[in-house]
Amino acid sequence: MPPHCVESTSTRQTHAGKRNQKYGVPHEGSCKVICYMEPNCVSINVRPATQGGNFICELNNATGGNKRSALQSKEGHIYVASENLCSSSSCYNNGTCQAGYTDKGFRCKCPSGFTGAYCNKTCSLDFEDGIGGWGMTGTAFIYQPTFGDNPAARNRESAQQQGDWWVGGAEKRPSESDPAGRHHPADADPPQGTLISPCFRIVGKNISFLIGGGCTISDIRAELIVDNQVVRIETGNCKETMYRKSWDVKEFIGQYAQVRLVDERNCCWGHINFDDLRGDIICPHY
Ligand SMILES: [Ca+2]
Ligand SMILES: [Ca+2]
Repeated sequence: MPPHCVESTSTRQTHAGKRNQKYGVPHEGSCKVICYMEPNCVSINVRPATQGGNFICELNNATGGNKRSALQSKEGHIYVASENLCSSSSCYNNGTCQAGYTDKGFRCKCPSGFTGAYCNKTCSLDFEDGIGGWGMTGTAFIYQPTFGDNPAARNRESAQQQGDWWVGGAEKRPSESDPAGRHHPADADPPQGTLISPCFRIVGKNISFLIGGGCTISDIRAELIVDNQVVRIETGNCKETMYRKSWDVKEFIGQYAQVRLVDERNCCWGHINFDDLRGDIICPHY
């Protein structure tokens, strides 16, 4: 796992500052996840609910900043934030700096296609902004992502990709100006390799994606990896057409995960097509 697949530590104080939305949650971690998903949330308060052993999660749209007077101690309350360091930081790619509770004391709100502490990394899950932070081994994916419905251009079945860009292990059309319909120069099936996504965080019960190509799950598959374990697998339909498949990931809520595409087959439907990973996942503000 890359190092950013671990959660950062936070400082804890009680806080009586500005607040807005409230949620009932089973534990502090759930509140953090909700805050990650809410663009205007820069800190949280967590306090015990009066009944049921749950907690009240309050999302704050402002931190206590450097004003210590805004912070108060109260038994059983937790405040997670940090001082405002935006003035000494900068966000790339037109990201917006917000005071927040990451270990760096701020976070950059990134425009589409960018992520990371400084908006200088990409977490592309539909490939419309390129291959992003996906990591590669072998030769099966060296021309990815591919543009347009390349199988249809060869008079094969349609890929049915989302948008213009997708991962087609047999395809070679890495730019719009390349001729349509060309195969990987080593042919469609012989190349092998893996393609692994950036880390993302599971925040709900469903992940889905488009998958096509080979249908021998022992050799051609998409894997969900949580805590260094392969916990879900799926394969294609022995058609170039991609169909939407989904995984129930309720048991992994709050954890970091990756998807890895595996091509270990050198013949006969030995390639994988993949696109549009989506659902209850977010790219982390690491
Ligand atoms: Ca796409
Ligand atoms: Ca192959």
